[in-house]
Amino acid sequence: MTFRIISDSSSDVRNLDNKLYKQVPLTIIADDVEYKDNQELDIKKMQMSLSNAKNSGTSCPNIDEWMTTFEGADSIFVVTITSQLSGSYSSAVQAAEIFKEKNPNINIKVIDSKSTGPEMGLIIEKLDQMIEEGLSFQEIADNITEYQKKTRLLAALSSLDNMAKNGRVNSAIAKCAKLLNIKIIITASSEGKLELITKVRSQKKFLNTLLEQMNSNGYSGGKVKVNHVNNPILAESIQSLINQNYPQAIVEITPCQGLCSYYAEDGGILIGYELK
Ligand code: X90
Repeated sequence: MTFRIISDSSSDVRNLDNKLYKQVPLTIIADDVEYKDNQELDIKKMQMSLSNAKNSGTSCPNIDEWMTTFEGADSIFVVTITSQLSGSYSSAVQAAEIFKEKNPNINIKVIDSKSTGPEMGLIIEKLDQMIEEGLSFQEIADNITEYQKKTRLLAALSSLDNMAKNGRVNSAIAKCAKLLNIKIIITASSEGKLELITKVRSQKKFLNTLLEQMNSNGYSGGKVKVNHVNNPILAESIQSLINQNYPQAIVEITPCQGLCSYYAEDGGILIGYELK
């Protein structure tokens, strides 16, 4: 069996240690310039051009872009950003149907992460681990559905302008974040929609609120991925707070790629974590 794991670029997973993984870029558009969210993207340059742009937006991979990554594998897992906020899942599903019609013997499963960024990263790493362990396609497909019930996303953002501008969040929620120094804490609901948890002002209270939120959802020392937009210092504070409380917890820090950098905006933090 030739396994492959594929995701769109909202996963922030640039590569895995092995060659099983491929990524399909989303696109960020600043006025009439298109930035493909691939490994070559210069995120700083994109952010500069976005800050001067009158209009900006994003688009998801099309069917052909997904299809080109399927070639050469017979057991394929595709992981996409939440279908509630993007057409990525739908175009991957259509690509999979066409590919399967032409290649009836392949196994392909398209997974709606109902989330993005670090929670997708956890799903991808779990798939990778199960492939390494030698599980069958069907076992992996069943187990990953169970695993998804035990992962969560938290995000702490200072601005939701780009989400509001693109109709991805209602304007009442976006306005909360406008006030100076306020961070809003949001999560992905079980259906994969953006859900406001709370707003916080002080940095100290903010960190504790994040940990309290994780604990109240049932966090007890599982793997954590902290993805940030130009904010390694905050990411490290979150890492040490988690490790003070759960010394054995593996907490990995990763800079966001283009798509999450655009929507989470400068300074934004996304936390994906495993429940036990
Ligand atoms: O298809 C497209 O053009 C992509 C649209 C993506 C829109 C949402 C991106 C969210 C990025 C922001 C904070 C996390 C919110 C999570 C809610 C599920 C990250």
